[in-house]
Amino acid sequence: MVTPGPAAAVASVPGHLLRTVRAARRVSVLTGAGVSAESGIPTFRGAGGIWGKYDYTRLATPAGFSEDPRLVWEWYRLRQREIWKARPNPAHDVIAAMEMRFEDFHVITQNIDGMHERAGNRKVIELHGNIWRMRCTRDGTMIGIPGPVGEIPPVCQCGSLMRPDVVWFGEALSPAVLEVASQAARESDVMFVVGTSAVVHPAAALPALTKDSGGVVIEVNLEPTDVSTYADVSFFGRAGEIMPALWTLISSPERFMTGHPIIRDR
Ligand code: BV8
Repeated sequence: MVTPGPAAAVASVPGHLLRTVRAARRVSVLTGAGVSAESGIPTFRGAGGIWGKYDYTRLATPAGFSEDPRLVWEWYRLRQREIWKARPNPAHDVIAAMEMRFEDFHVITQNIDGMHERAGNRKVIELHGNIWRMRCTRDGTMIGIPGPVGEIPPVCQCGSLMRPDVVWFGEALSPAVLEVASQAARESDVMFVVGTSAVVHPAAALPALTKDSGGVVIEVNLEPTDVSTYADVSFFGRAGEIMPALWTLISSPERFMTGHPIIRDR
């Protein structure tokens, strides 16, 4: 089902789906770059998905790093500066509120920006690592980065190059992290899929695990994706608007944002 705009879209969600979400015990939210877009952090693809001269398909790879570690660190430091300036947006805030509301809740994020933790989430599964950590390319020593790196490329005490602690294209995700995420997806009564083009695997396959296990999949995106072909409902609009409207409906059932009682299932 495809509907436009926040209030109209959310008001038209089928009653049975609403009851399922309200009664849900185990809920997960799979997020992509689109959830951070409204914090001013550019996405990878789609409208506004620009990083200027930095070609992420080349730079977010082991080959790109070994070829030019300085350029790769220049790009990550630019992203650290963008993220440093950014603040969580209403979509992040709703996802943080969800963690308090649902008994068994996980955010499964493809993002490396740490914005879900800044918004207050604690049960965050970071599929692709975190831009605020770096590790030694020789012995894996991990260091937390309190802010945008200074000198680039940073060097470990052992003298070897440090690299961002993120998963590049062509690198395997941590099997343990992927198993926890897959388990959460399989066990979810409801999975919200927010702001992802669902192009990058294996993350893109997670919503289908929820669906195949009998769970409900609810998508929020600016435009249709592969998930739209099997989601129980897709809301097309900005996550920063749709998520608060959805949350108002889910968390305060008697009144909807327009003040009218919600439309009961016929
Ligand atoms: C692996 C960290 C194997 C780095 C990232 C199966 C099929 C096809 C390809 C593959 C496959 N299996 C593996 C592959 C290859 C590859 C892949 O998926 N390629 C794709 C591009 C075809 N996958 C991998 O390489 C993965 N590794 O599988 O390894 C292996 C096994 C053993 C041994 C060795 C190897 C690793 C993938 C991880 C890559 N790293 N990030 C960094 O960030 O610098 S992925 C990167 O893309 C980001 O994490 C980003 O989050 C992620 C996914 O993109 P999205 O989040 O969806 O962002 P995008 O810009 O694409 O879309 C934004 C969406 O938001 C859009 O839909 C837009 O409409 C929407 N939007 C925008 N604004 C808003 C909005 N929605 C709502 N409101 C808004 N305001």
